[in-house]
Amino acid sequence: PHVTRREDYTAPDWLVPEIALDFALDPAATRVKATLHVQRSDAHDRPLRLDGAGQTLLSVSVDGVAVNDWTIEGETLVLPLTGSAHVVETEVEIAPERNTQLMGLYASGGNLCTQCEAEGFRRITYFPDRPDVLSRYQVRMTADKARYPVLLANGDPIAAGDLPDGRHWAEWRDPFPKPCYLFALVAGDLAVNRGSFTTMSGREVALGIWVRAADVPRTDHALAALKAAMAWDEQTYGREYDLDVFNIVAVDDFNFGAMENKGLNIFNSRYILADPDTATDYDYDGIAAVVAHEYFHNWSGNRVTCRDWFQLSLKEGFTVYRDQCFSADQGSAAVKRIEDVRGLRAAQFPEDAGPLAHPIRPDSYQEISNFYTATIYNKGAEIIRMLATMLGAQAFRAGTDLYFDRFDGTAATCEDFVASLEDASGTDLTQFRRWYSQAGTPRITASLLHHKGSGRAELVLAQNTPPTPGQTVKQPVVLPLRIKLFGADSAQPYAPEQTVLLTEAEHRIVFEDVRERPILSINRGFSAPAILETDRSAADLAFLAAQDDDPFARYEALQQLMLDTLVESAGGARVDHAAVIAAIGGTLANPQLDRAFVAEAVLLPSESFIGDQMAVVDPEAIFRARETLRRDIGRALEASWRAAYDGARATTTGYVYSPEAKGLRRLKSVALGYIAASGAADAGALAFAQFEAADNMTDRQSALTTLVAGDSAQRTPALDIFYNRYSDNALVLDKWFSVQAMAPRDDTGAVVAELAQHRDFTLSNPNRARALIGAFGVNQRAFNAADGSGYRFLADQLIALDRLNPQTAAKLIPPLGRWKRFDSNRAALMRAELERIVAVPGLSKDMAEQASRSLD
Ligand code: BAL
Ligand code: ZN
Repeated sequence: PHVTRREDYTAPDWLVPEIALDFALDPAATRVKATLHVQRSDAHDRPLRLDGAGQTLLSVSVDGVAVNDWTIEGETLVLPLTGSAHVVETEVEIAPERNTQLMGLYASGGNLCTQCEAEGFRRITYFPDRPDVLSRYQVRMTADKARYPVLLANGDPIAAGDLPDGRHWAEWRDPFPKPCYLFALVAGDLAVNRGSFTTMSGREVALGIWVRAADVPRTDHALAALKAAMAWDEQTYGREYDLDVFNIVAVDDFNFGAMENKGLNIFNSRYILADPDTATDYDYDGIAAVVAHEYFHNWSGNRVTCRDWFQLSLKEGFTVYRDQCFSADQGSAAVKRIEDVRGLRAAQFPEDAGPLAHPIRPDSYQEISNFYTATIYNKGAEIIRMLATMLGAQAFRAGTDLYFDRFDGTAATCEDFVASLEDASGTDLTQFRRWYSQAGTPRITASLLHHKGSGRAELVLAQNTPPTPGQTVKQPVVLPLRIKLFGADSAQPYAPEQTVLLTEAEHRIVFEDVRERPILSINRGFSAPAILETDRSAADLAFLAAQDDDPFARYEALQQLMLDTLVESAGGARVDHAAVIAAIGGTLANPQLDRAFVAEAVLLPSESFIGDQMAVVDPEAIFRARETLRRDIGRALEASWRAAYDGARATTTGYVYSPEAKGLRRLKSVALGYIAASGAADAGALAFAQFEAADNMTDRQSALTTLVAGDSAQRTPALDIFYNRYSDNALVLDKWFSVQAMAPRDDTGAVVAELAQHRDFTLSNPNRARALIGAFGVNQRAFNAADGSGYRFLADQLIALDRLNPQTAAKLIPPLGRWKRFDSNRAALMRAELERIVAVPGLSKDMAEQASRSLD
């Protein structure tokens, strides 16, 4: 297989400062004429090489004259050129309706749209498909007016008109040079929710969210989020929007969550459409975050783009960090941080510990689509967050200002970003750069020794990063650890919080005049993306869970207490649940705490996270340990759960989307779950009453989740009612599939296999595929059934999906790659499925790379 290596980068031989595209749009046969103004980049005699994929080439001309001295190498069009600048024209034909990969120009819900990142533009026309070739685009589209009344492209509309044959045309021009991965067009029967935003310099920007007419009422939240994001980027980063128009289009079939095409974002409809009846609070939050994320890319990604795809985290890590901070500012920052860390631990830590581990700036790839990972995105964001912590807000902002100034209009590297921060702040980031090249999650051990007599306390810190594939030797990295000590008796802090930079393999810090026994609060706010091992006792963790003034540290202490209990009990020990129950009871009873925080804090760690702590994952034992603890917490605190439930219910009449109302709904759903876990006889009735009375999807879905987990008489009726009520709403039906695929039940594997045959199940829609197959893959117990049926099911589905949509298929492989973490029987069964996948004739490059790496 062809491997692309970062060290092989060379600047482009030919530049394309201008391009004009002319699309004769038709779902079966679209003609694309491309006019490229090409310039030789320096004194070389190499031909022009244009990437292509899957199109039919109709003609080539140079400077207005048809030529035939071109060749096709693989799928690359190679054209000998003699001068330093030429005009190259090509015409190709493509078939959007047969494009199931959803890369390039494709059909979705009767409309036509594009997705070009990373290498989809080559499926539209011949072009140097690499992010460091920046061009000004002019786009003309012609299409049937009745079928495609709306024609959109990047930039600003410049002209439009009707043709006599029922067709019409439109021209758009984008004045900002951009790489081809940011190209977009949409042709469709769409209605618009319009808004406007006045920028900080007083320019009026016309905003539009384009969806099918019936969905327009579901776009207000996205529009409000867009305006909030535009204002936030001005206030927080001094970044102003630069075009007169900003359009967003929602489509149902989409590989990513959304795409930041210049001036014309294209979204997966799940990140646009929301109303209280169909979207949960979680969906609302996700919409605001993704709308903001794509908008923020206008600067971190579009104005300053990536030199090559190895630099992907330059735009993605930074932009995720930016959207995380935006969301934190919109609601509860503490809860947002908890959610982000939970996501990191669920997806990125396992990736970093498994066969697909890679640094945030990888060294090589076969298929770049495989590198849109939790590591590039979420660990990438943590790296930027550490820089912000170390530099402080002011110096960090000076650094980002310098970065945007220096590299505006160019294709930059991760190194350019770090150097800008270094130059603006005067901080030496030499060692910090290791984060860009080293894979794996560092493990930190921390132990605190105290000599009461001398009043000295010593904190001993050590770090170690375990080997990852292809990287056996690891260097110490820079770990900014926010630390505070509390007196065990007075509960008073010994001194203000400090940030310790752990840079060596070992580090000791001495504290003088510590009279009381100190309790260590460390990695507050999750200031470093590491795994922490401390020698803190259950009593000390309970103390921090009750007393710490950093909400994340407080959450973390309670989680650690639960985790220690669960790991011990999954390992076969008889464990007393009293300490966990008391800590949860105390948290629940504390009126000072935000309800949203309480709801997060009292949730048990996930089965997979418990598994991540064990030498060999025992999915059955983990499940039993967790269910037993859940039952005991439910029983021991039943009165408190009922009080919390009733209290939250009483204060949430009429749906409002606000941080307070969200917190109450969240607590209500967590309480309902514990009431059901207690085995209370009325749990089914209680959940069903909530299910029926709900005026919003958050309450309805949480009741359904509780019902589906149990065996009450209301279980099947609720599933049927839900299905019938929402059978015309694809996004809600996705929930119906997911809730069943994630159910903690003995029959989940069989149910999922049956659901794969359901008339509403299809592999051609990525959301639906992920809703069933993706959700099942993270159901640790069901997926890892000892007979291997879960593995076989996933492999069957992935083989089928790969024929349609390799990119989406390859993203679903990681659960099979965790074989080293399981017993030898399961490991052998998983490997056999991976080998079966690898042996499939005609397997995509995407799957071939991921499946074979997963076997190593
Ligand atoms: N650039 C791909 C989608 C996103 O990260 O915004
Ligand atoms: Zn992004």
